[in-house]
Amino acid sequence: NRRLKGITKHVPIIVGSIALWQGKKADEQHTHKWSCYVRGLNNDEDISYYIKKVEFTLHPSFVEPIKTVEKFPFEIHQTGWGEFDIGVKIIFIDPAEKPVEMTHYLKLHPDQNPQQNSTKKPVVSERYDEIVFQEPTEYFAYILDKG
Ligand code: SLL
Repeated sequence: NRRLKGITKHVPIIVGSIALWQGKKADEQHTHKWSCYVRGLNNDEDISYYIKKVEFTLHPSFVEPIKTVEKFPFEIHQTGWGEFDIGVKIIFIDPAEKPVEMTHYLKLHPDQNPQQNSTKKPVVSERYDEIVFQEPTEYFAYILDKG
């Protein structure tokens, strides 16, 4: 499984969250429903051809803070009350590739008028990123090209 000298592969990725306020009657521990995800540029693109699993690490106030998603779509659905940094670790199909780790800030409140929470307008926070594979193995480069 030799590495391809001098070859670099770039794969675009989006890491984001979407949150919705549950209204005044919601339990104070569960004021928001939210989800956090890792996806391709195209919303419904199945990226499991090169991603094996994604590990989301939540705030320690969650009973089970580590959520591992082993198949597409790589997303979690939760309820909560506060914003925090979510740890996102992406593990690839090729064990020769080191996992990529990043953080995503879970945003629950809109920028303008944070008091003006709405149960209809979700708060979305997304970041476009690019995973760079340097000198991937022949096998992995083939998988990435094939899509
Ligand atoms: C804050 N630094 O103080 C942040 C921490 C933690 C949010 C926010 C737990 C929900 C659950 C939850 O939402 N924690 O236990 O189900 O604002």
